[in-house]
Amino acid sequence: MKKIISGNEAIALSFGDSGGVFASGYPGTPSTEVLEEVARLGQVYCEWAPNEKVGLESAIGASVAGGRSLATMKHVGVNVAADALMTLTYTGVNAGLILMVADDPGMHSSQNEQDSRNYARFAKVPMLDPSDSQEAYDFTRIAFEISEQFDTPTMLRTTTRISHAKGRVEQREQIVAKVGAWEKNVPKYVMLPNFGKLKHVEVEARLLKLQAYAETSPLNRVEMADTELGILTSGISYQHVKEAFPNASVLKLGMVHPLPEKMIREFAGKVQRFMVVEEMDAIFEEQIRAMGIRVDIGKDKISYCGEVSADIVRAAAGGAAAVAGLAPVENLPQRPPTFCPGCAHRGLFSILAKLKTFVSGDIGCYTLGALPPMSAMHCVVCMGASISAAHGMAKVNAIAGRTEKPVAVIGDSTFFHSGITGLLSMVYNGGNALVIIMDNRTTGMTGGQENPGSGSVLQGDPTKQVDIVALVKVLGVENVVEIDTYNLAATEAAIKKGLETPGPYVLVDRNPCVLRYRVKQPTVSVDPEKCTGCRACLKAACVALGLTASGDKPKVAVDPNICNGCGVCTQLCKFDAMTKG
Ligand SMILES: Cc1ncc(C[n+]2csc(CCOP(=O)(O)OP(=O)(O)O)c2C)c(N)n1
Repeated sequence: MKKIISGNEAIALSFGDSGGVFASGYPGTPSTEVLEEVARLGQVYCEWAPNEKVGLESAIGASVAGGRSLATMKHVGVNVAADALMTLTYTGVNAGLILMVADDPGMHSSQNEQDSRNYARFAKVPMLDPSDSQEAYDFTRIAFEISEQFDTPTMLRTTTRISHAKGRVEQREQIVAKVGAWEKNVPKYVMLPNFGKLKHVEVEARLLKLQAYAETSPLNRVEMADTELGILTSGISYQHVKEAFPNASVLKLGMVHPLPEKMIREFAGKVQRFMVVEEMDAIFEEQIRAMGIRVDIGKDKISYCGEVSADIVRAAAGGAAAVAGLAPVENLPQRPPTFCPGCAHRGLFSILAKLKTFVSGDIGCYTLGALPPMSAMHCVVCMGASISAAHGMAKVNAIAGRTEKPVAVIGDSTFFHSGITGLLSMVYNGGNALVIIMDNRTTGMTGGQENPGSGSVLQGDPTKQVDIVALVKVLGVENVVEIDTYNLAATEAAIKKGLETPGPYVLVDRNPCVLRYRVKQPTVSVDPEKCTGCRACLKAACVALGLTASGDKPKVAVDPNICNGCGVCTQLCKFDAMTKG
């Protein structure tokens, strides 16, 4: 039966159809839907892990116990899981193991544009790079086969367009899941130096075998046509190449590590102009040049930044200079992201902006507090960094004799992911920062996934709910106070107290995400007689607020279809012109 599904859905479907037994991962666009779809299909056990490292490690355990396993994450998640990956490559697997990673060229929703193909080279593991939903489905099954045949984890890499675009998928025959023996094998699974040394030799030998496999595998194919132009490509770039040059010869790589050297040499020898089309890094081109094969058109004409398109491929083949594929679509109004109407983060950032404190931020919906008009977040690096960075700032402030205490803002999911250890360090090392944990009981930024604080698992079933206040106390923080960021005066007072009190101080807001938990309160109305048009309420940066069209000094109007009745704007109004309910 054929289905029209996204690449992510295809991977999930194939995981179930290919004898998958255990899946774990951490949400991150564009990878999130894989696990959500595995859960929806209900065929195979799956779970959210608190972070990518835990997800991969659990998948390792599942493989050692004899079950085909899958770990899913976005590209930056591999950084978190890399410690496990870099030694997993030595131990190899028992049952097949796939690390599925979704890259985000063009940074549609990511903090950087790193290319995961680097990790396949770094870890010396095979990587498959599907070009459409059907391949996403088929390659998932093949990834398990390669994993078991070569005793290696296999990386299955997608990019945003492959993960999210839909295409036709033909389902293959179902492989019934079987759990194999639970292996006890000390030299294979215990990476003490003496065992590790032997394993490294095996890893290098495995890579040569994988190279030989790449030369004959149907994953890599030559589409010989017009020999004036020959293009080597993979993944989504293949689609752009076919659109730009339907008559060119193409060497399509489905397996992007290791590379089939002989195949590439032969192909390059048959075409007049040899072009390499790859998004982001020059992974293919550098290796091909190192093989002594000429590349006529490559990264000199195709930018390292942003997505490739058919236009970019055409322009590059025509000799035009590289253009970063990051340009916004023309003639569309800009719609910068902002907090949802009713979001509890809005009240917090209204106060932080007013107090003008330095805010060490983190990654989540609250990162939008960095944008105007609040502009109240001053440093954001990676998940979990807010608390540790604030700690470092406080130490240097003390050395410099500065008295200002930094504020760290972090969400619940991010705190569980990698914030806990930062707070532990602050307590242990006698730090001095105010930490505000915005516990909206969901992983909001990626679409409202469950986490250890939401009280339910991936499938929605109830589970133990972690008590963040108790957890913070156990870490050794003496001052832990619950706040309500819908109450601006009380929030301001609590922040001031936290800033004045020396040592680690933690505030926890427990208002739920209004979108995830469908919270709706009576809307706000404006008394036009009292509104002076001063615009103080607009500092709330709420899309429900607008200005009336008429008059020299337009007054504020509330769109009742958008307003969620949080009442933050009513508290910013100095003329009592706004009423809730
Ligand atoms: C290492 C890593 N994994 C995953 C992501 C994707 N991601 C961005 S923000 C976020 C979590 C946000 O949840 P939370 O901290 O609870 O804040 P909220 O968005 O709910 O306010 C995730 C998973 C990422 N940016 N980096």
